This record gives sequence, structure tokens and C-alpha cells, in this order.
Amino acid sequence: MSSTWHILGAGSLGSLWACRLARAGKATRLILRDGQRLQAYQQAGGLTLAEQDQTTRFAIPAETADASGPIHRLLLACKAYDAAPAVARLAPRLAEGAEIVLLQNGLGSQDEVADQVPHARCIFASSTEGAFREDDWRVRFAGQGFNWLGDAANPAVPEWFDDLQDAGIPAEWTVDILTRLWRKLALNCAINPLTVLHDCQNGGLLGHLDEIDGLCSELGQLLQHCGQPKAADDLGEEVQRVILATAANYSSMYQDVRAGRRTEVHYLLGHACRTAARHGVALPQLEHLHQRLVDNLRARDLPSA
Ligand code: NAD
Ligand code: KPL
Repeated sequence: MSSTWHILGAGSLGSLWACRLARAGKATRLILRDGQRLQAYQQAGGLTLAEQDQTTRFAIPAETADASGPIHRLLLACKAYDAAPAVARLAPRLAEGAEIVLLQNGLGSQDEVADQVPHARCIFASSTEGAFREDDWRVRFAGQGFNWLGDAANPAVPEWFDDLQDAGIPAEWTVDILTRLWRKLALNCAINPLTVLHDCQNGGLLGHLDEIDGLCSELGQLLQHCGQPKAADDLGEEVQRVILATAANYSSMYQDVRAGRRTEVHYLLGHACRTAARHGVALPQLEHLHQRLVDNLRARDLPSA
């Protein structure tokens, strides 16, 4: 089995992972959107990683999805709404037993991907690292964090897991990956939509703690109903801690809306509301929040799903 890391999506996280793996001498190949992007990448001569005051360029080989050759190990580093269509295009190249690491935030996209490729092993990831694109093909590593990876259907640690440590990518294998993803989803649901609706930094939510308490209580009920009681532990307290620790920051959803970019709402608050409906649980404050957010996005001509 080939040990090459194919990385789909040379955006923020994909570039950060690609540069660190390449720096550690791991075989790495980028999969870019189309021939035009491939040509632009080749003209740029590689990906540049900026960390503090240091910048380094890595001439990582790249191709499009239409290239030939089997893929055994894929890091899927696109947004949640692009994940299933991206994998569908690659499906004919995925070898039997291929492993796909899914970096998408939220929930729902992982199952959409798994449905496309039943012959592959899907490994879910939850990342608190921060990166953004300073320019085309240039990524800034903006926030130290951590990565949890796991496969709810199979506890066996993948044989490549040590590659991450070799590459300086902080990561731990966990059998509780769904709990991690639900916990992050709940935090994002309690914070991100309100920053858009109140047009504020995370710290601005300190003036709306009653609203946040109500949402956390409903999110806790939802987590209990979907078999994730650990993800509900002290949720309200953690939401307040995160708001204080990130008071001067704008949430990722706020930044997407401000930049006129599509948000991942369908896989965050949308997923929470759909799951509640499936379980027959009424969560009026969460549903009202979702409706206000959908209205707000539509008014800006942004997709609301
Ligand atoms: P991004 O928009 O910076 O990068 C995504 C890249 O995927 C883009 O370059 C896009 O062109 C590419 N892409 C989409 N479809 C493709 C296709 N079919 N073929 C090839 N390329 C394709 O996004 P990001 O910020 O890196 O986020 C990726 C995921 O990681 C999201 O779910 C996000 O919520 C999550 N996440 C991001 C950060 C961060 O700091 N950026 C932190 C934690 C989690
Ligand atoms: O993850 C976040 C985001 O902005 O997406 C935090 C900072 C936790 C706020 O929900």
C-alpha cells in the first residue's frame, strides 16, 4: 500500500498539513480543483507556510482529480459542503481499504462522504488549530491547537499515525471522536450564530448571557437525546470560558459572512435542528436562532443551507 498523503484542498488547513508533512519528508501530493488552478500553482512554484516571522516554500507535487493512479491515503481538507462532491469525483481512484481523514467542522458531511465510498475507511478529525490564507498558495499558521482523530466504527490506530508526530502535527487518536465533534458543534452553535446576529466579536456576547444560557440548556437536552451525555457536561461554563478567552476574536462564521463567503451552517446549527426533529425533541430557542440566521444570510444573498 502506497504511503503517499494525497491532500485535497490547498486552502488554509490543507496547506498547513501539506507543508508540515512535506517538511518532515513524507510523500505528499496536492489535489487541486482544475487544470487552471494547477497551472497557477505550478507558476507559483509551491506552497508557502508563514509561521511568526519565518516563511518557507515547499514545492509539493500537485495534480487534479482526473489524474491517474490509485489513492490509498487521502486528507480531505475542503469545507463541509464541498466534501461529498469532492470525494465522489475521486471515488474511482480510491483503492480498496483506502483511508480518508475528514477535517470538516460540524457533523453530517462525514456521513455524506462515507455513503459515497463504502469501500474506504473514513477517519473523522476535530481540529482546534488555526490557519488562514494570506494569499493564493500562502498560508499563515495563526493559532496553536490540537487535533483529535478517530473512527467510531473501528478503534484500530492507523499505521501512518506516527507520521503526524514526525511532522509536528499535534494529534491524539480517540475512540470518542463523535463526542469531540458534538461538543465543538455545540460550542459553535452557542457562539457563532449570535456573533453574526448581534454583529459583534465573541466578547460582545457577554451582554447576551441569558440568551446563551437558554441555548446551552437546549443543546444539553439535544446531546442527551442523541447519546452524547459527555458532550453536554458543563457546556454553559465552557461556552463562557471560550467567550472570555476569545473575547477579541471574530467567530469563523462571522468572518465568513463578512467576507461574503458561504458558511457551514447546514453542518452546525442546521445539523443540530435536523437531529432534534429526527428525535422528536422540541428545541424552540435553537429553532428560532436557526430561522433568524437563515433570514440574515438570505438577506445578504448567501446560501442558508
Ligand atoms: P478553505 O476554504 O481555506 O480551504 C478549502 C479548500 O478546498 C479551498 O482551497 C477550495 O478551493 C478547496 N476545494 C473545495 N472543493 C475542492 C475540490 N473538489 N477539489 C479540490 N479542491 C477543492 O477552508 P479551511 O479553512 O481550510 O477549512 C476546511 C475545514 O476545516 C472546514 O470544515 C473548517 O471549518 C475546518 N477548520 C478550519 C480551521 C481553520 O483555521 N482554517 C480550523 C478548524 C477547522
Ligand atoms: O470555533 C470557534 C469558531 O469561531 O468557529 C470558536 C472560537 C470556538 C467560537 O465558536
